[in-house]
Amino acid sequence: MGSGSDSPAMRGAAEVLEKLQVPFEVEVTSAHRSPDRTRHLVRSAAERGVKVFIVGAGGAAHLAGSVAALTTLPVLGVPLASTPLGGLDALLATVQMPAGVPVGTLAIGAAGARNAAFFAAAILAVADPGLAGRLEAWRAETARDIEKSSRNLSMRRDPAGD
Ligand code: RP5
Repeated sequence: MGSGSDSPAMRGAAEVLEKLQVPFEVEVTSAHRSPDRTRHLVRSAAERGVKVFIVGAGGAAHLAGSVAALTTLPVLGVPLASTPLGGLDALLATVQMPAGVPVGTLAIGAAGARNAAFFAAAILAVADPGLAGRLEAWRAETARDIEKSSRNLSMRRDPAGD
């Protein structure tokens, strides 16, 4: 992520990866404030076993694009709402990559961070049947939770019409 101030929004990505038992590392680095650190982290990532990047940044949000410029590993970008523009600035900066240097862009903010983790897991699960099974189990649990919410709705109309 581009700043320590991004960590509350990005925390959900770590929670999802933990639950799915996907090992990960977390770093703060900035396209603008620490370009040398960014380059070093990305260039050395493959030898540390990194297979997918999840990049959260707000404002001018060039970090995901900068990472994508330095690697051919998949890069997932999470635009963050850290300026008065509410994340639309970061969304446009993250999504509008030139052809040939893609950033898979998720929703703005915490939901995007969680989905980036699910998406990263889905990419890894193509070659990892155990992880694919854990993703399936998560989906099944989500479906059960929805059914439970439906059963627990207190606003149901009485079928007897009372
Ligand atoms: C971006 O600027 C960061 O990703 C962050 O969302 C935003 C503000 O950073 P701070 O000024 O809080 O460090 O580069």
